[in-house]
Amino acid sequence: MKKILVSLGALVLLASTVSFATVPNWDIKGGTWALDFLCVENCGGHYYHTMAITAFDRDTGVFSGSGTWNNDASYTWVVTGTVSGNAINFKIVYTGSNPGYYSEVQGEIITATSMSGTWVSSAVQSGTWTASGLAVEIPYKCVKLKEGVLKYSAGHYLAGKPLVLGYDPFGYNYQAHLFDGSYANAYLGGDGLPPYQGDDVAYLAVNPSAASKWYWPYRSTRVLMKWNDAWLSNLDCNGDSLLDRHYGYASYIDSGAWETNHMWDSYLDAGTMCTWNWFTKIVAVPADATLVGGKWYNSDGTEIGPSLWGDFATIMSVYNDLCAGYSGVEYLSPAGPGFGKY
Ligand SMILES: [Ca+2]
Repeated sequence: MKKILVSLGALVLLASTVSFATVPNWDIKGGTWALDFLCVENCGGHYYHTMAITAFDRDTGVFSGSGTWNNDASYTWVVTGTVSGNAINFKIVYTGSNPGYYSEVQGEIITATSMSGTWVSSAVQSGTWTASGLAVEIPYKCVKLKEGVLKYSAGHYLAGKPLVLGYDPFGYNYQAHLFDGSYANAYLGGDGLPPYQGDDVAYLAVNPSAASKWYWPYRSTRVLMKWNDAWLSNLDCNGDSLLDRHYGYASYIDSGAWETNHMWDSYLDAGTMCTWNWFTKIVAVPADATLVGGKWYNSDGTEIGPSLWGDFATIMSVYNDLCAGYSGVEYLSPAGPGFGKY
């Protein structure tokens, strides 16, 4: 049975995605902004204004403030707007001279000291603008799974629904870094199919395509997977709406990622009920490891273990199936079976 099964670590390389509201990258409150409106339609030349932002919400990017036309301080105005990512839009409404005149402005924050874009006024004037001042870059805020904004990817059976705290119907617990369930359930969701719950006839009646999946024969096999933060985090800290993998590293190499798989099942062999169980530990290899003949070696030449999925090595494999004559450790890395060494 085991000889057919592939190791399951790749399962958690599948996962979750989706978008959420864009948070502001910049806080533009602080100091004043020198605005230069260049008019190209129904007026001409430069109109220089000074803007002071007095309120800015770092969660929503909503801001407000006031300003004046530099040439004539009787032209006072109020401003309200939003920063979303690097984009900015705001509306200026005159409150002193020419009251009620307004200008709708949009553009982009280019650097901490400059913005630019286009504008249209209530008097059907329009043009471009630039601004100089000082914005403060807002550090990217990690999105936690528990906030309910990270969702299952397109194509998943639960596509569009938020990832949950605790176990999902398939057996994944992304928050706790665990999977506990049927081997088939590790894959069915990603293939757009519902969780298998043990009744073959009922399941295939509704989901006949499952019968042709390569993992369907192993639906009775129970799997317990555990992984660490570097393998698959329960946060999105890099803004791609996916739970982070090997965060802070370009690939899994040197990331310290590890994972364990524990599987067990039973089968009938000439009237005898046989049970088997298989436990493996998998680690991401260090940057100075070398791959020779399908095995990874560390910098002093010590064998780490057989290569798996490119960037990984199996460092421990324990297999028990007394009917088939397997018992105990079948591979133990000469570099040691612990995590943390890599
Ligand atoms: Ca991410």
